[in-house]
This record gives sequence, C-alpha cells and structure tokens, in this order.
Amino acid sequence: MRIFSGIRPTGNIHLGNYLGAIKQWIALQETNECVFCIVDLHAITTPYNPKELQKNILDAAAIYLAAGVNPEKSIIFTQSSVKEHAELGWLLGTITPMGELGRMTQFKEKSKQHKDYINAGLFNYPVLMTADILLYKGKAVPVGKDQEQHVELARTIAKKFNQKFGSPRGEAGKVFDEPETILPKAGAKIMSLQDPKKKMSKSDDPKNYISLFDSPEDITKKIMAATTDSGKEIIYNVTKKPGISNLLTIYSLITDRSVEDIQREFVKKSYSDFKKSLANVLINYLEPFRRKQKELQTRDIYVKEILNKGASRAKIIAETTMKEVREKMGLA
Ligand code: AQP
Repeated sequence: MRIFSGIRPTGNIHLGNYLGAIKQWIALQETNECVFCIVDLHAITTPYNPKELQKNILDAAAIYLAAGVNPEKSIIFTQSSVKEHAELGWLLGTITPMGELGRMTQFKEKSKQHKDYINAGLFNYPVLMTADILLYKGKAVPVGKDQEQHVELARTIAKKFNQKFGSPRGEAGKVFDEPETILPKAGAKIMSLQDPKKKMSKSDDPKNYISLFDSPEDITKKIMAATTDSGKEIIYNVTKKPGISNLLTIYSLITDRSVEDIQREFVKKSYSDFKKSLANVLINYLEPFRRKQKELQTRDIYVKEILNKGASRAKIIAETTMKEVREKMGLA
C-alpha cells in the first residue's frame, strides 16, 4: 500500500507532531511504500520568515531521520521541489466546491489566529493537501486528529474526480482511490502544556510544547510548569483533569506502558513527583533526537542529497500521475 504524509516546516516540530504522525510512519514504512514530504508550500500560508524557511526544512528533515524514517525505504523530499503538487492542486481546485473549503476547521482557526493574513492559499490548503496525497495515489494518510477533516475532503475530491473524469467501468475505471486516514490509537491529539483544552501547536509560545530538540533544562522547566488540575490524584479523566490526563497520555506513549500501570506507580505521590519522572523519561527519550540534530547540523550536504534523491524518486511517480490526469481532463 502506498502511504503519504507530511509536516509543515513552520518551526519547532513538537511532541504532538511526533506522537500524532511521525511515530506511526516509522512502523508503517516497514510494510508499505511510504512518501514523507516536508510541505513547504503549506508552510507559507501562515506568516513566516523567508530567511528561516530553508533552515526549517533542513530541521524537519533532521527530525524525520532522527525519528527513524529510513531514506533507503521511504521517499523523503520537499514539496516545492516537485512542481506537480502545485499543478494538481490547481486542477483539483476546479472541482472543489467553495462551500466545502469554507467549512474547514483549520481555515477558521488560522483565520482567527492571523487576522491580517487570511489568504487564498490558506483557504485552498485542503485542495493542495489532496493533490499531495493523490499525486502519489496514496491509499492511506497517517495524521493527527486535526487533519482528519482534510483527509475526508480528499476522499470527496477523489470521488468527484473519478465520477467526472474516470472511465465508466466501476472500480476499474477509477483514477484515484479514496484515501483513508490512519489515526494513532492514542496521541492523535496531544494538548498544549499551558492550556490542555487546546491542541499542542508549533505556532504557540514555546512554553506550550516540547520541541523534539529541546534541551534537558527546557524539558524540565516546561513539564514542571505545565498546567495541572485541582486535587492531588494522578488519574486519567479528560473532563475533570485535562492537564494530568494529557501528561499521562504522553508518559504512556513515551514509555509504552499503559496509563493504568503509570497511575498505580504514582498512587499517593505528588504532581511534582509525577512531573519530575515524566521530565526524566522525556529527556532520555529525546536524547537521540538532540544527538542526531547536532550531527546533522554539520552535514547539510548529506541531508540535501537525501532530499534531492527523494525528489527524483517522487517526480517519477508524480509525472506518471499527471500524464494520466491531463489526459483525463482533456488537457493533453
Ligand atoms: N497536538 C497534536 N497532537 C497530535 N498530532 C498533531 N499534529 C499536529 N499537532 C498535533 C499532527 O502533526 C502532523 C503535522 O502537522 P503540521 O505541521 O502539518 O500542521 P499542524 O497540524 O497545523 O501542526 P501545528 O503544530 O499546529 O503547526 P502550526 O502551529 O504551524 O499550525 C499532522 O499529521 C498533524 O495532524
């Protein structure tokens, strides 16, 4: 099965991005053909600094590699280096109803967040994301909960395309499969450390998230300062204890232990004991990420070469799909 997923190089990739998306990729690449993109064309739909974009792309590539994405198995590349993404995005825009785009939660939230940066690219984001997936005939998309609505829309657009341009031969006449969302069983929505009712997000103040490259000191500071709830017990209860529940979820996913098991360990212990232990667990878990980043920072050429090779492999698939799409749409 071919799988597609990506991350916006918009700064510090965090624990939410990792637990919601990247951790799944590592397992999936063992038995599937995976295409993992650094989606820079999506990154520029919200305010950004052009001088920092190339660095953010290389940082994202370092995270993919440090997390265990294997460039021998999976295709890793930067979206803008394969022009077919933009072309297919434009073509699919012509069959996407405006109403569907206006319903998208991400568009509404980002428009509120960046009131003076509400651009057509942000509105069309889900169309480009559909193009990203369909260009590789992706059958499944491992993402966090916040992206589920976009994959649903990708299914709608794929269906519309098949109905409008596919051959009338049922399954056999289909140009695109309708891609499925793959959500992790737990960790599909990691919450902000300071406001556990909001999702962890890179564009928030760094106090709200643990970046995968955070120093041990920063990890300890952020976890110790994370919002907890009234009461003393370390119990999973999202409604009554959203802060502690979020920290328990993180603890469980990082240690591969059940939440119940962790709760048992911390019966009669304080929030502070629990947080100290979580900070230590995170510091150890993220140590290879920091080490790999340091190593890769001195090996820009090597990382760029991986991205270039990935782009060449991606281009072969993308060109084949585009040839078919142009023919079906009467453009060739
Ligand atoms: N808090 C989260 N919990 C679980 N998964 C998450 N993802 C994002 N936040 C969480 C998943 O990470 C992948 C990459 O996300 P993205 O960079 O494409 O954009 P995003 O969803 O908008 O992530 P951020 O961190 O909130 O970035 P900004 O602040 O730049 O918008 C996706 O699979 C996403 O579901």
